Amino acid sequence: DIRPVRRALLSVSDKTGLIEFARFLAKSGVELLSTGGTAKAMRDAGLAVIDVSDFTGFPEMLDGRVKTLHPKVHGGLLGIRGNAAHEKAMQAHGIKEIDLLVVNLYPFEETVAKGADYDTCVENIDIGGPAMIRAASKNHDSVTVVVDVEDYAVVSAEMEANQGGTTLGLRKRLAATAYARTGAYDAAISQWFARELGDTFPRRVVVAGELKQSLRYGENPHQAAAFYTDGRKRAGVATARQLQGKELSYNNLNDTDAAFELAAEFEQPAIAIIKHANPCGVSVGTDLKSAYLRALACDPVSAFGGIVAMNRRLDKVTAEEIAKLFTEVVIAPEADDDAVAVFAAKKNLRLLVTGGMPDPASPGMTLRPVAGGYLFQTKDNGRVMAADLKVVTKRPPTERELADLLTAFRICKHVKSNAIIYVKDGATVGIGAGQMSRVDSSRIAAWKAQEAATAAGLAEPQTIGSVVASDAFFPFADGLLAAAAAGATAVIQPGGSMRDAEVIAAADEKGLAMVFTGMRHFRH
Ligand code: 93A
Repeated sequence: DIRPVRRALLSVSDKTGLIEFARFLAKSGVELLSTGGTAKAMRDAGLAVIDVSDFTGFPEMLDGRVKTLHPKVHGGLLGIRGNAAHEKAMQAHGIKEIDLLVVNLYPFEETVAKGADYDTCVENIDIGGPAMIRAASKNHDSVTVVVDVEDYAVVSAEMEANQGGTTLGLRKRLAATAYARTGAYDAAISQWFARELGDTFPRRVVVAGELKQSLRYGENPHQAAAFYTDGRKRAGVATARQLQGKELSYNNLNDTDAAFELAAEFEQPAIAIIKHANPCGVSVGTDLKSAYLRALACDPVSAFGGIVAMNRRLDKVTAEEIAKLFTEVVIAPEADDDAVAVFAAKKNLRLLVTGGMPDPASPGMTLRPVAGGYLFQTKDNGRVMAADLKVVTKRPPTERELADLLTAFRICKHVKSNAIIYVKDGATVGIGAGQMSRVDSSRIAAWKAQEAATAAGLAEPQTIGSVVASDAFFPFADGLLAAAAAGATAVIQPGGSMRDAEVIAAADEKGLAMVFTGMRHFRH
């Protein structure tokens, strides 16, 4: 199943590695065919090249829209070797075999990403390239197809090992990659049209991804898993560089994502500590170290083996504090060299730097599989600002309460529902997450605050004099009364319950200040 490579067609927009690979092919006795810019680049490097237009006897035309769309190209790629009828037809029409196709496509995705105008985007829809890729891949029994620069090395290695030929195994693998590439390319074009049309949920969708990392297992050891990137290069886990530590696991990646997205919500220095995709402590502060210490104090027991994310360059003093506790992952936009050095002795701790922070207000989509399909939704990029709040109680919040209310509500967005968050002076002091009853979340948050106070030898829980946020409205007054009993003095919640009046009356009776956001932050 080894097929010799005697003639190759190279037509690439991204010319990275082209000359080196073409030199290897020429040295291996391969005849080189090529299109306009690619041929010129190879000729400039001193290589002998046959223009496709000479090969077909037909000029490149229509501004290059028709270059390789010719039976001599497609016949050469599609004809079955060793098939008498095919060989006879090819001979009759002067069609020569093309054994290797090297194509990378017009940079449609990059052109769109740059914000190019409509006509420029359209002109960057490659037709001849995908047509050749699909033809060559169909004929993988005879033809080798390369669509990624990184595969030049694999093909060279195989040709060297097999007297200038490739194995069927490799040709199949390359064909699978090639069809994924043309599929992703068409997906990008379709998505662009949908955006142009303002069609958020078109009739058909395709999701494309590229393998970033094979994972040892999934959420549990009996599940297989891998990490794919979507090619959008948004700062976060997908762009992260791992500076040290063990291999990342599926759960690490999921939790690290949750942590980093939460840290990105804040303008001031902020720390988020995550366990099982929920925060067990979050704090903003004047500097990272104090924010870390206050985030940790919220629930130091759960923070053991957690993920720590921040929205500022990691410095040495903060790294020293983090290093005192067993931590699975630390993620930061950047890190000082002396901060990195602090972790050097902690061989298992994974340190990630992303090169930037994501914009929590940016638009996007989330995707969740359900039996037989996928649920798509626009991402929760809602951010409640002071101006959005409606004071519903007799007493308005004080300035200090207001700042904490906004912080608490931003955190809510990142906590599994039902979420109840107590915040005091910019730090969480009690978190109730993932309960089926809102009152239970309230109670758990207060109970955890009491546990933390006892462990720290404090006379009373930090919920006394705190504010409380609820990700959705209180359906009854009981959840609010539980918060008042825990010592909260102000409340932030979406409002909109049939019993709002009852809840407001209960707040007034307890002397609480309460604001409505008009926005809910469920998260499941
Ligand atoms: O405009 S096309 O859709 N028509 C074609 O016939 C064609 N053949 C190859 N684009 C076509 N290509 C693409 O040209 C290749 O996919 C490649 O991306 C590019 C290489 O052009 P050049 O060699 O002129 O730089």
